[in-house]
Amino acid sequence: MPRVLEGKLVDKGGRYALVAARFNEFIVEKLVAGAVDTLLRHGAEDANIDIVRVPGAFELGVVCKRLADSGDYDAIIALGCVIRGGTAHFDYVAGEAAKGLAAAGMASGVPVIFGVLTTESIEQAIERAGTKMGNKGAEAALSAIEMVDLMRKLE
Ligand code: INI
Repeated sequence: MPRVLEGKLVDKGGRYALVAARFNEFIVEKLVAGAVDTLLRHGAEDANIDIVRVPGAFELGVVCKRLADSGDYDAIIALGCVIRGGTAHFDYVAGEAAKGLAAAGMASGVPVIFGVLTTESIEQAIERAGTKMGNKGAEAALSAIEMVDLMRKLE
């Protein structure tokens, strides 16, 4: 039998930072609520969850990097929403957010989870913020829990 190393979806004292963009707040707050609910229902404690707000998705990377480097968190969950229909510079904002978050995770060694919706329309964003296509924040929280457990196993 091969040895399989994988994370479980059960929190054991993980410390989480949620970094949420204010832009498209109507959507992003649903992602925050979904993420917090999922963390709590998988065993995380309120006291181990911090929420940090930034202006927009473009600013997520630098703040996630700062939090990851602090040593205070086992995973960082970045939450935002970039809508093409309403954004002439969609590609720049969404692209730089993705690059910044990937760089923050790679440089710090702390899992930085990409919970940013990138959609064509506000309708698609609503569908992914707690209606018929699930909740991207809840999905991101599950990824964070899994990664925290996996990183411990890889130590
Ligand atoms: N930020 C977002 O998070 N989503 C968007 O759709 C968006 N639009 O439409 O432009 C957006 N812009 C702001 C950007 O993230 C920065 O906060 C701003 O450019 C200041 O650096």
